Parts: sequence; C-alpha cells; structure tokens
Amino acid sequence: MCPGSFDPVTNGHLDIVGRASRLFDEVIVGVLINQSKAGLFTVEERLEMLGEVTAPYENVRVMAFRGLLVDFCRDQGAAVVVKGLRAVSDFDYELQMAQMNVGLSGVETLFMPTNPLYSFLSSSLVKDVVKWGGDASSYLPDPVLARLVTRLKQN
Ligand code: COD
Repeated sequence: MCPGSFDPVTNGHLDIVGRASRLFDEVIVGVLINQSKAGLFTVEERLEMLGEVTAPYENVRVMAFRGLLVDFCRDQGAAVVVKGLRAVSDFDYELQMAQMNVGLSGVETLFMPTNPLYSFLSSSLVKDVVKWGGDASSYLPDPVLARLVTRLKQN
C-alpha cells in the first residue's frame, strides 16, 4: 500500500511507487479522501492522473479511501505500507504513524529512502513553483505538469 494525498502526484511519489512495484506482487496507491482539507485537484482528478502515470506498471492499482489507513489495508488485504522518507524532518511524523498503525492492526510500514533527485520535492512546493511561473518539468510527469499549469491559470 502506497498511501498519500497526491495533490498532485510528483516524480518523488512515482519513484517510490515504481520501486515498490518491483518489490511486491501487487501495489495499491491509496488516495485519501480528506473532507477537512480541500485540495487543488479533486480526488477523481488525482485518481485519473495517477492512473495515467502508473499505467506502465502492470501490478499497480489506484484507489481512493476514507477513514483509517489500517482499515483500508485490511479491506484490501495489504500487509505492508510503503512510505518514502525524504529527510530527518519526515522521520518523526512517519515513525509516529508507523507505530500507531502497527499498534492498531499489525500492519507494517517499510520506509524507502527517497531518490536524491527528489529529496526536497513535495506537492505543495511544486504547486508554488508552477504558480509563479517556475520550471517544474523535472519534478512532475508531463501530463501532470500540463494539468497543473492549466488549473493554476484558471485560479
Ligand atoms: N520522495 C519520496 N517519497 C515521497 C516524496 C518524495 N519527494 N514526496 C512524498 N513522498 C511519499 C511519502 O511517503 C509520503 O508519505 C507519501 O509519498 C504521500 O505524500 P503526500 O504528501 O501526497 O501525502 P500525505 O503525507 O498528505 O499523506 C498522509 C496519509 C494520507 C498517508 C496519512 O494522513 C494517512 O494515512 N491518513 C489516513 C488516516 C489515518 O489512518 N490516520 C492515522 C494515521 S496513524
């Protein structure tokens, strides 16, 4: 299980999903439906973009979920959550979530070190870069960059 907000999916996310797809028979990318935080893209748009960019990986499925990640993992029969770790700053929070999740249901979390090319990359930073006319082409898959440029022009 590779969970997240994916608002939108970046090359950092995609790198982790691609590496997970080589380690596991089946990978689910789980997009959180977060009622308390509206994103720039709707969950349907995020699923569409993720579907497009993960299409080359035959063992990857993209799904939305609401509520607890551990319940979604149980419903889907996923025993392992895969998370990318960018820096020490990610670690504290990720460790808390991993320990809570294993305590709640026994689901294990496997941390993968980020690809150094993307260690500073987040969805929020790329949105800001594109908003102010910066070049984010190294950080986003082409179809995602195109949609982000269009969306930010509309706003
Ligand atoms: N390089 C490598 N990995 C990256 C990068 C990068 N540049 N950027 C992101 N990632 C990975 C990280 O593993 C990250 O966790 C994941 O991608 C998703 O990133 P985001 O930013 O899209 O998503 P988040 O951090 O908003 O997602 C948080 C969750 C949805 C996973 C979390 O809130 C959750 O599990 N919510 C469900 C409710 C729940 O169960 N709560 C209790 C938790 S204990």
